[in-house]
Amino acid sequence: LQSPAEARFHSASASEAGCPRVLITGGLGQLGVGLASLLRKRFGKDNVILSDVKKPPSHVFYSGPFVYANVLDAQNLCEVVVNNRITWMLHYSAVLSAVGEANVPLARAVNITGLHNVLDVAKEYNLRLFIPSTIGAFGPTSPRNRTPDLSVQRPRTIYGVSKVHTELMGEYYNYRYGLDFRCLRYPGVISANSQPGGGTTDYAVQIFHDAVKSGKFECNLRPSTRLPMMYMDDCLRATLQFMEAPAESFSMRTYNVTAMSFTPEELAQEIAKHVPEFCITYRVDPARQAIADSWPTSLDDSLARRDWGWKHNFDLPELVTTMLNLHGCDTR
Ligand code: AKB
Repeated sequence: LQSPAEARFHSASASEAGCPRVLITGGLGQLGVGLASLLRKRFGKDNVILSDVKKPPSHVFYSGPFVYANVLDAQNLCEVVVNNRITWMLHYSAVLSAVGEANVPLARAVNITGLHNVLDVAKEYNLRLFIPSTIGAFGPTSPRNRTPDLSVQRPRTIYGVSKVHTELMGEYYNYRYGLDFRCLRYPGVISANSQPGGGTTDYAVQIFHDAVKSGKFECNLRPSTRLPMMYMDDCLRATLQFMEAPAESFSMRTYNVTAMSFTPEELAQEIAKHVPEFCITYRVDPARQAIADSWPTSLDDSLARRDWGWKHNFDLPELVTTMLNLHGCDTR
């Protein structure tokens, strides 16, 4: 067992030996805890600090360092970065698409003012900065099928507008100040142990909980709504791989990444192969449907595959088997 002084010494050596000291903001959302666990396996438990403005459940608190960090408070952010000798920041605080439309001032504050604070702190302390973008950064005038990295981006949600702003500001700080800004446009991410909060693609997570619990699911999108998706493990692996890739391999700073595209109907059919009594019904939420209808049906991520070797592991059948197994449902 290490004493606190030894632990501090070892993490100092790790950082001096080239191991990053990582801060994850918005760490209690859908991806933060899983990301911290992956990065801790790679860089050591004490080198990865999870943060949020919420109080963590005890299993999260005791699984590694956790601090309070509010991205709307620039001074608090500086203190966290300096006191913990942070070298990489992964900025996950964000208000997602559906909730953002219900509370535009909150989304504007967290997604835009928070972003400005994060960019300034990252510039000041010379951090490597990762911020996820999204398929929501595209809009109804973007090409919808195999949407390329560079195309028209005129989103119709505050979430999308703030993410286009993120991409442009990050790229500008990279060009103007040499900030090591890295950004991936995530599709809908499907996770077993954590819930998304307020997105349009959330149905693709909830459907598994309900299939296992009750054998039925009421979907808030139309059966034919095709959206790009990715299993959580692929998403986190893509993020770590991209963060570790040499900047010289990049032809740009914001890349599409994806794994598959499916509709609610196709997902339900795949689930029914394992849960034969499974039944899906539809009660469309017009606000979410309008958002989904303005987003790509599939992404072209060939440049991520070419430049830094991105490759997904999970297609629809593997996703469904894995999710049902993790929910304790025997799959045939
Ligand atoms: C959302 O649905 O808002 C998010 C996303 C695709 O960025 N999951």
